[in-house]
Amino acid sequence: MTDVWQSAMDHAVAVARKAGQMVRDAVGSLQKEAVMLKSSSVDLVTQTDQKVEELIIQSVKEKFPSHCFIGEESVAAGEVCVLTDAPTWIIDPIDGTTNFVHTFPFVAVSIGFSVNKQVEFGVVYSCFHDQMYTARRGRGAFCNGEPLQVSQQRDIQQAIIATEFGCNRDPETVDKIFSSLKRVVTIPVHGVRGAGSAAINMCMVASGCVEAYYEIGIHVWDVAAGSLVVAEAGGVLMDVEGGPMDLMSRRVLAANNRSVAERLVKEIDVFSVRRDDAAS
Ligand code: LIP
Repeated sequence: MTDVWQSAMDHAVAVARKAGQMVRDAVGSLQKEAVMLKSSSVDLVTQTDQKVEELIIQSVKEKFPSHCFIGEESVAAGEVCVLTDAPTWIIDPIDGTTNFVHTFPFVAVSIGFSVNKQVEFGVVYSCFHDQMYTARRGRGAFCNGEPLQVSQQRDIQQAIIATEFGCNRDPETVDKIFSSLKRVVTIPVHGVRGAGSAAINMCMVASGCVEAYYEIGIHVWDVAAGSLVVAEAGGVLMDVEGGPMDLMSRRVLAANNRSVAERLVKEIDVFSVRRDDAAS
């Protein structure tokens, strides 16, 4: 891999830190913050999401004018969501917007960078914990500079599994989510958790305190950066039905190893979602 991407990664870390400060500062004026809705009444967005994305995109454009972007709020505003071979910044300005609105302190700025549709680096900044997760393809994963390693556990009955309810409240979808949850809980596993941020859930897998995380309904900006953090910490990424993970499919299974991942695949009750690139 050419080292040209190192300066892009350095920039991502710097701008994620700046963005995280902006998120922390915004907590003081949350009462004044207008909370708007996107795909459903529980899919929230705030002006801070939009401002933070603008900050990141503007600063990247100044330094890397030829690069492309997929940003959560830009897509919500009508930009196309298409992953090409071009160098592309995949941005979630606030992963865990509901947490942010409620000051539940699991909120991350997530920046992935892909070339030829492959993630070259990932940066996840957990703003309220001041934890900077970084990974560069082939060069390991780190939290505040310390190397990360997934859990060595192979027995799913000794595992903690992370998942989320997502923001689709259609009764059939909710039934499927609960059906999977019941099957996973009754394996039985040690516990089920959810941070409310896909990126942080993935960093928990990379850190070794959670064995696996799965979700259907996430978007490419939720998982692009975190997927590389997991892979570089020694973990595996899969589709929820097995097979390779597809970044645009809105399905993710990240685990510490194949045996945990493959066991989990058997318990996930799959439902259909519209791909991120469906309209393009
Ligand atoms: C959220 C995810 C969360 C998931 C939600 C949503 P947002 O991202 O990180 O884990 O359950 O569906 O996608 O909207 O806060 O950036």
